[in-house]
Amino acid sequence: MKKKLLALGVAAALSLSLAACTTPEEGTNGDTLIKVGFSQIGSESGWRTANTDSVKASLSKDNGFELTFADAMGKQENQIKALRDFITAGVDVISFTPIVETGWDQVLQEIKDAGIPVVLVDRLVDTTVEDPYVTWVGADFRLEGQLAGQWVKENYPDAKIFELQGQLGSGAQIERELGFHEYMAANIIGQATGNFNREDGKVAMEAALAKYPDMNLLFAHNDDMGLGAIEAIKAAGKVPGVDIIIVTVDGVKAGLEALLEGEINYIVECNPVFGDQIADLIKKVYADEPVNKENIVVDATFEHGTFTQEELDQRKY
Ligand code: GZL
Repeated sequence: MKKKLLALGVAAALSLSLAACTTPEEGTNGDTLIKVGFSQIGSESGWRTANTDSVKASLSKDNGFELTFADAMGKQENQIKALRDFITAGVDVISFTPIVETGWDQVLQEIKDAGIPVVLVDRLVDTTVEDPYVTWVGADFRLEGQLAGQWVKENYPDAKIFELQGQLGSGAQIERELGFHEYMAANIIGQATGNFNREDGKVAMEAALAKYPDMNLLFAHNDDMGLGAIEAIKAAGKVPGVDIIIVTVDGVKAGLEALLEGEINYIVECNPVFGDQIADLIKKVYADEPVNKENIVVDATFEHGTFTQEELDQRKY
């Protein structure tokens, strides 16, 4: 009983301290800081790390923000808890990247009932809640899949393709798969998820190499899984980029280094460095200024043999 009372006391103190931090704080220029609660997925890939760096650099005190940043460590339940903590803390704006598209109805309704605007980042939600966010900024994942599919169609139309899918149920996995399959569905001999991380990509590829010995092209939904697959391909005594053509998405530094080496043949970029766009949208939402519902982050494509070291040296991530 004593333990329970102590726990209740701690919880009460914690909620008071959270409630207490709603008093406005001033920035270096004397303006009231915008209190933002940001829930990030985790650190599953080089892309996510670069995105987190960009978000933190842009949502800084010098830039007019009081940022509460919550790392969900890859678990949706941690994101939902963080979103509820933001409501309790009385933040001005909530921003988050939904790890998967579904499972947000209740907490999005709670946020709406609390009258806190949402700026959605990177991935999208599939929810019954009407008008759940004011604005979204991210990449066109369907286009990314289409660009990858187009390149494979043009260069390897008869390929026997294995597909390493990202986190199942995430907008990036769903849409990249749909886009790629518009061109190459008939050539897919197998699929497995690598959860957007290098180790799971390696493990999934080890199994795929044993199961599909005639595989000659890999489409990986991100560089990190592609890099894990390269380890498995080499361990199997095959040459990545030659015996098995590799196409990925993201364009992080390690991926582009593998492209320069010829171990990855084609990369569709998905630029993670858009913290400045997130900051601009939050300021406009806070000031009740009009914003577009969707804000697309522009991507590029990179091919082995044309991309150069000088181009890599000039990139931000
Ligand atoms: C895409 C992003 C994806 C990246 C992966 O915008 O959600 O999640 O492609 C990351 O590298 O893990």
